[in-house]
Amino acid sequence: FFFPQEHTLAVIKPAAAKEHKDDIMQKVKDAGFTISKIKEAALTRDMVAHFYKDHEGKSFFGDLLSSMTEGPSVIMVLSKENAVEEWRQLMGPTDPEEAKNISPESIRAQFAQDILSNAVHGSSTKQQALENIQYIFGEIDID
Ligand code: DGI
Repeated sequence: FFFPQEHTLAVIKPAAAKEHKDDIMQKVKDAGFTISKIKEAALTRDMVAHFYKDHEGKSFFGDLLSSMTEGPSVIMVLSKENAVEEWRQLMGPTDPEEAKNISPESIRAQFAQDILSNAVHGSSTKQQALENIQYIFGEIDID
């Protein structure tokens, strides 16, 4: 049988990239993801606004922009069958308190500071993943 690979955009946010990069990378590998692309760079405010366009205008949007641009992030394309959904499972719920309750092995349960600095970002849908990956890495040359 041949299971086609799916790709998602994953970001280790600045605070977590500084404190917990190796531990988070280990969890990525243990979960069986292939790291198809990786770069370490500070996201620009435009990039963050692109990822989070659904949240524009919300009370926390300014804080979100600041916390996501305060230092270098680790930006990756992760590949695996069902990658979008599986990366969201590994991240855990947005709120780390909820993550600790319902998904104690998740990255957010273990490494998030609070709901805003919650360690990692991941695309929500396959369509968004394609868009995010093209936006960050240009035309996709992974298969
Ligand atoms: O895809 P997620 O990161 O799990 O969640 P999301 O797309 O709903 O929210 C994007 C980011 O915005 C999230 O990682 C942290 C921030 N955020 C979401 N909801 C809240 C929030 N920040 C604060 N302070 N309060 C919220 O209710």
